[in-house]
Amino acid sequence: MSNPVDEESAGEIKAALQNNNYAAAVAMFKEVLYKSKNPPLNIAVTGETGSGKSSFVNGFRGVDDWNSNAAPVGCVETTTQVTRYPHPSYPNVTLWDLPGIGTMRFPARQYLTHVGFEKYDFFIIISETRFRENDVLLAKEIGRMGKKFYFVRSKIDNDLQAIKRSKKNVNEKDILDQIKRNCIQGLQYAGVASPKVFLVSRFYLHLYDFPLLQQTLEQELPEHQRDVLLFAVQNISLEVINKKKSTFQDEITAYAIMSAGGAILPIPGLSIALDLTLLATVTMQYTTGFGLDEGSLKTLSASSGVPLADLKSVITSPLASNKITPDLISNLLLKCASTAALLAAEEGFRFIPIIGSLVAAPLSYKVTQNALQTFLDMLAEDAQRVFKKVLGAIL
Ligand SMILES: Nc1nc2c(ncn2[C@@H]2O[C@H](COP(=O)(O)OP(=O)(O)O)[C@@H](O)[C@H]2O)c(=O)[nH]1
Ligand SMILES: [Mg+2]
Repeated sequence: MSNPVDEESAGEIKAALQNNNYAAAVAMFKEVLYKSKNPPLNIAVTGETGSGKSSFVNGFRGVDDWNSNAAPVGCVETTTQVTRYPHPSYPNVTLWDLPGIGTMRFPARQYLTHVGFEKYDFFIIISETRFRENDVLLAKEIGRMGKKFYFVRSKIDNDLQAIKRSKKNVNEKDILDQIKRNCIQGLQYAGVASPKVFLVSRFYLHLYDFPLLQQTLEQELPEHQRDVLLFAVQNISLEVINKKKSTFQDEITAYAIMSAGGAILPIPGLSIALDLTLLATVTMQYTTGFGLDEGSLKTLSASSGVPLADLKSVITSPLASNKITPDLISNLLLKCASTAALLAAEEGFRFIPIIGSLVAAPLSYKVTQNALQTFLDMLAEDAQRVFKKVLGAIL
């Protein structure tokens, strides 16, 4: 990772630190780091009215249907407008709720021009039944325009329930296989060469094919956008949590070098404040990335039905669901056995846990690296415990 801080931002961060305005410094830092590693990702969601587009848009962003930022669900489409829904934690990721092609009464090519097809990285075509002529025409045209498309067969929970009501001893996997096979064959018959079909329930994203869809998209995106997608999706499997962890892991050395080398901003007397600011900022990325910030936990509680207090009861780190400040970080450094020992060993290090009065020495490479590693381990474990708690409650 090259130094992400340009000169102008460096000046602003320095000014904030000199005024003891650590909150502002953290906020600026966050913005700079954020921009440096988050290219835009635009996902188009299309399908007939009632197929579950808006629900999918909400589910994908981890937003409840009744949230004020939610795409309205269960409404008949009356406009031909495209509506943009940014991801709540990663605003560079946008889901676009497109009007159904049937609503528009346009031929596929004209429809794609109308919705501005160039700006999308890929298309999700949703249907609550088998895919129809409009879906096929649209897919073919999207393909002709050099873009990728994926079919989502929605409301799969409804299908399973209906079949279970009418038959005894049903094997869920057999039913799912058959629905998927029918969809694929129908599309192939209509001339879509190798259709990628995913069975999804908006209400049980971690079941059925949503994790596979996410994995497929990730594999097929250009490399620089893969992590963007990874972090935009909720923790729908332990594998996702592990992948997030390993992405963060890869960056630790770079941050440690930046911090210890004074590479970001060599400001005499302020380096420790700056290091703590960097640690706080990176740690915040961890909590948001793992969905352990207060907002994400509330949303998860609402969508899973697991009370917020129960989710919090399995969290052990003081970093989750707390406001992360340089002060909290400095206190933790002193409390954690691994970092406290390192600090104690550093000769002449006068470490006072109130950053306003800290002097001189920057944190060493080892302290920064150790601190980030400790925080990352803690938060990844918390994320796993929260995930298991939710899974245990629904399954
Ligand atoms: N059971 C079930 N219902 C769904 C699912 N997805 C959407 N719905 C329901 O289908 C209806 C239409 O959904 P909506 O998202 O508004 O469809 P849109 O018109 O394509 O945007 C709403 O009542 C949703 O709650 C799903 O995966 N399972
Ligand atoms: Mg809608």
